[in-house]
Amino acid sequence: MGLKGVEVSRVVDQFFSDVPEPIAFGGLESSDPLSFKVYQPDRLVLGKRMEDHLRIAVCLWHSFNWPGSDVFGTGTFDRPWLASGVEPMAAARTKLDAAFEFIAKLGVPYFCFHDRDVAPEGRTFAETRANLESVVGQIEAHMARTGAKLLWGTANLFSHPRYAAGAATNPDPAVFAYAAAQVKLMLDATQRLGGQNYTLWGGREGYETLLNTDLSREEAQFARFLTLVAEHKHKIGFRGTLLIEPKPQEPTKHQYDYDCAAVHGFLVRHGLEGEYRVNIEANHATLAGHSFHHEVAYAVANGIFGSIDANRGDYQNGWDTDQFPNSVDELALALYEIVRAGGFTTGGFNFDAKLRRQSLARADLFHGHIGGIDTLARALLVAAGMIEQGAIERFREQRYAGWSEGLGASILAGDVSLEGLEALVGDGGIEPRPVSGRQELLENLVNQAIWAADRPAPKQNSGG
Ligand code: XUL
Ligand code: CO
Repeated sequence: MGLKGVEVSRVVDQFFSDVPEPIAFGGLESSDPLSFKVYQPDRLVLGKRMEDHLRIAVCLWHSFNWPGSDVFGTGTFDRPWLASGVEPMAAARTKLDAAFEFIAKLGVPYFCFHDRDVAPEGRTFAETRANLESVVGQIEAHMARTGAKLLWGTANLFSHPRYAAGAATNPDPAVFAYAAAQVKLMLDATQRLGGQNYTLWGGREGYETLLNTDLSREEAQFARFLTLVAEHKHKIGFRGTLLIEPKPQEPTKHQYDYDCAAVHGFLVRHGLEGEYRVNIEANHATLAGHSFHHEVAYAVANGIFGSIDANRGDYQNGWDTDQFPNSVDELALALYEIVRAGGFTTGGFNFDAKLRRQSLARADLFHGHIGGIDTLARALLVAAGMIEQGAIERFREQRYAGWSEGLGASILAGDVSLEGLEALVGDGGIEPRPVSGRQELLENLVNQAIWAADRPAPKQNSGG
């Protein structure tokens, strides 16, 4: 039998009572697992506070709205508000109490949520809208009390059976309309909460089989949908960034937002490149056969870099395991691309990461986040070291120096034809010689920066 609402509220007065204090910086020597080893919000890195570089967010879905189930078994986690029989709006309240207790104790600035993470679907659309509005009022109060801010909001257009064949790309226009109505409500809610971004992840925007799918129609529908969302953003004066989150597959066999390049091509084809940026998830990049830092570099190079969903996959399998990130080596390369491009504007690192099913203790949610945050902080120090040292940047610049003057500049300016180039080469004036790409040397420089980041923080900046 499920708990009644009243009993649940009592349980969650201090849901994380085994973590009595906010998580503090303990440093590398600390033996307290509930302390940060590297992350110091106020520590200056390249003249900017660590907290402002990383802009960390907790996600409300994996951490508070998922019971620890998998395809072979039911939930294992201790999440009383997800128990059967709990009155849905009481469950929503107690879930938010626990989530904001967690965010405040972790001491990070942001959170992210889907409409369905916080507000139950009602029997009618009107009831669903009323549920969302009431819960948004509670979120507002939690934000005012704790100082937590909304990094981004999003609508869940993938869980309900109505979206089985897609939301915007559904063969039925009624489903398109329903999805549009849901996004309209959630974009309004995101604006009301001062959200910095609004994200669209097209989990069901794709196909299971081409035998029943009209690719060109679905692309046109998707473009119309994203245009409507951008128009509404301007209509209500939402100042945040619209983000598309690429993923190649899962749940559908093929998703249209396969990777950053596919999203960019789509935006350009439909005149939407000024309206949307990307929210890059590390495990989605690896699912698409890319490194995470490739996706970051691609987005930066094409002016669509927005935000990050931090997590990692497992090299031994090919799905979205969404584990907490723990590799400084890998993250340092992504941080290097982000920081050298000037860092986040409205984006940040959202922990779209979930505990393993056996991580049953309430404190495990802290351990996952603390480890992930420390890994990001350490990767930031490594990236800053690489930038300060400058050798990698200088090598890259020097490798392309020929394109800034003489022959290279005139080719790029369109001053010389194919015939002209043949004449230049034929006259014997051009004799290219292969030069070393120096990959091993550059990799050694990265490792040097990783090892050098062991140095303790300078005394004057060690607050936080
Ligand atoms: C799914 C995923 C989503 C989006 C938001 O793989 O990453 O949680 O981040 O809908
Ligand atoms: Co994600």
